[in-house]
Amino acid sequence: MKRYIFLLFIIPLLISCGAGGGGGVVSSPAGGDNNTSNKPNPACSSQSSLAKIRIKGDGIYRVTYLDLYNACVDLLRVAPAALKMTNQGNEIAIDVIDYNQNGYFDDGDYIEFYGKALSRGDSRFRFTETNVYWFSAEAGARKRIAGIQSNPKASQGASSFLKILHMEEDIWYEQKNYPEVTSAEDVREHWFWGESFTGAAFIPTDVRSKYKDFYIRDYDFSTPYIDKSKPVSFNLRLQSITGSHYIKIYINGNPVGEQSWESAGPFNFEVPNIPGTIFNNNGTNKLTLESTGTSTVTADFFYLDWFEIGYYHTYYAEYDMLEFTGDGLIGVSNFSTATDLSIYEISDPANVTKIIPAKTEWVSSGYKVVFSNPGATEGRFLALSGANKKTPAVEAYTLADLRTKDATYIIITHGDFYDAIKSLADYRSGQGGGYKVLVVKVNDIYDEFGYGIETPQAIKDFLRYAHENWPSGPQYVLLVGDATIDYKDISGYGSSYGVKSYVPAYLYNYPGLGEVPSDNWFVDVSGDVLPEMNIGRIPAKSPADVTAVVNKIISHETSSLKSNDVVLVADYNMVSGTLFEALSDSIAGLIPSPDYSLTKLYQSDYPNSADLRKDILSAINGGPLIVNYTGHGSVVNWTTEDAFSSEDVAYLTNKSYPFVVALNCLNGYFVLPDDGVEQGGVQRPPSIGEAFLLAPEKGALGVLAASSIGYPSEHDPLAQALYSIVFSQVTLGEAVTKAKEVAYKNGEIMEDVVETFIFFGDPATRLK
Ligand SMILES: [Ca+2]
Ligand SMILES: [Ca+2]
Ligand SMILES: [Ca+2]
Ligand SMILES: [Ca+2]
Repeated sequence: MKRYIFLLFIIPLLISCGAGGGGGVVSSPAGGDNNTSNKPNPACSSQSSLAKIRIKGDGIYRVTYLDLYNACVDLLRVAPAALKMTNQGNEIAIDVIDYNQNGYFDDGDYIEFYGKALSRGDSRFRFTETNVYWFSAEAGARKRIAGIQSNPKASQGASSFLKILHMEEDIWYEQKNYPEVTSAEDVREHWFWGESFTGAAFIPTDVRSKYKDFYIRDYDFSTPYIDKSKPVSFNLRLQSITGSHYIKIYINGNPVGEQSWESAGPFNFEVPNIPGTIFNNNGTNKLTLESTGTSTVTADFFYLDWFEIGYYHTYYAEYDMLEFTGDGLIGVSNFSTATDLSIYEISDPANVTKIIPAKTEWVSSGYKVVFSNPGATEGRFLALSGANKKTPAVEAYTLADLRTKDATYIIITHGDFYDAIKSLADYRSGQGGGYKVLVVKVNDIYDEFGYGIETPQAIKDFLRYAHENWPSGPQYVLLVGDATIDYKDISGYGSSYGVKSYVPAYLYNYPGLGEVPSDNWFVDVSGDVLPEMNIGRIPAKSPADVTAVVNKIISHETSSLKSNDVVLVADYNMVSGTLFEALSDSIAGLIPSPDYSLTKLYQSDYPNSADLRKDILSAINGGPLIVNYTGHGSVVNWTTEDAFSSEDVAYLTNKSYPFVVALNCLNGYFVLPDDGVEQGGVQRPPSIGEAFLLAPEKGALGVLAASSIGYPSEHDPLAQALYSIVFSQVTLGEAVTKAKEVAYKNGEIMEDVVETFIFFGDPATRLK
């Protein structure tokens, strides 16, 4: 039952680069130098002596000279002793095999190392599992994997070892933080193993059989070479949404435990001492989780996060590989090779050692390798055949050297949009009193401020560095690329539809709602909530998106036409009454007259929403300077009766482009995982903020909208501050920053409003 559904109301790089850095790096060939690959690779337009190696799973990795040569990494005539590998800024031990023993690294030679992907315990796992290893040549004492001879007289170890099998699939996104927390930093698990369970008791008996999937589900797992003589333990991690719960679990049809609970937090259901005899040592086992529930009237919902099985595994290799723990003399059977077999002690991943076995012998159906634990305490080992060594992705890398740069305007773009955004960079630097513009690829930021690991934090760390150290003092930051809550593309919408985190979003915990994006977070480098730089985002999914926005901005700023119309749209319903009109009227009072003209489009004047929609379209088609909306809304619409939506932007024909201000809920929630995705012939629209900004040759020049929910009592002071400054020849970025600052310092808005109002567009845009 894999379903990809989402609930949305549903450092520096501590490696010094390069060969040639001093004595000991380059060696002279002892033998001949006739191989093609011992010359610079003619297929490469440029070469680097630094390689970036990406690791997606744990294991022993092999990188050959040829892999590096083909990736345009130039390590020609480097002494094997100079080769260096780092991870997260620390050097790790590697094996360098000078296969032809000629004293330099060349054709036929290779390196091996133990690589580890980011694990679930790592806070960056949310964003990526890919770990990055950096390979270079540098003189000095380099770390190598030591070989340790086994002691054949060590005392005999146990016949099986405890293995913890962790089973977890992150396939269901839950926006809320459960249990609800008030701290923005207190982030909980948001990815669960499928949709929530319901108690069977809560489902009426006559339809219960039809909804079996809501309360009873099976999960397969394997326990190969299990030691059935020993007990098995079980741990199930559940997360209550609401209600009290009663569950029963079965292994291969055998009832093994039942439990009731009602805590709001994550709940661990532990079952010790399950007889090993009910598990299979071949094929799969089946865990059945049944939610019987306790009440016919109380809603009862919870998620399964993961489960773990602790069982004893005998020392038998699976497909010529086994990771295990042990002490004393250990014998691992079931290998198909005696010669091409390696054993590593991996307790310390940065300093693994290689074990030289006491003996290898043929036992019944395979080879058995016998060795001793070299450590004083139990060791962790990986035994594997050569065929099980992995080949990683290798690329040549040249540092962008971001710390040495300087700019007043930083554009952070995904590599796909680097060329498309150049016209804006050129335009801004060519302006009178021009900006000092630097276009930075987001990957270069990860490499220099995150050891290559792709996180929002690396972007913030870069901006902090630039703010604190660059001589000119950056004032503007433009993020170029859309983002999604689905950082790892679990949905597959990234690969199939291009909906991915080009420039990732930081997700802020909005109490009561859960995760919503905040771009403000990137530019609050001092930690007081308020932004130190003016930030904007072009949430592009293609170079065409970028070009469309840039063309509108340049057209607006260079056109001789000047618009002075301000359009105010306000919602009305029985409950809110004239609240939104009152807010709109107070904004009207801040529009300098008689220089600007006002058009009020208020729902209460329209018995029919379709007529309001028609007038909104025609007012925007008139090319106003500003369009302001106050009222209810969701991600994709305006007004209680949905008078205007993201899809309506397609019907606009305006040729001069307004600044759109949406003082409602969610219009700036730009991280929908399926925005633009076609399902059942219908394309899911993006947020209104994105729709307005990205529409080519129509729509908006910039949009200010909230990614969370909000109230007129907060929107009012923000609007007062914004409209007091926006007509005074400032940039839109300055106006937004100033509005947040004034309203926040006056104590009229709280942190969440500052964090979740998002400016879409170029923050250096000026209204005219
Ligand atoms: Ca060699
Ligand atoms: Ca999970
Ligand atoms: Ca700050
Ligand atoms: Ca989006």
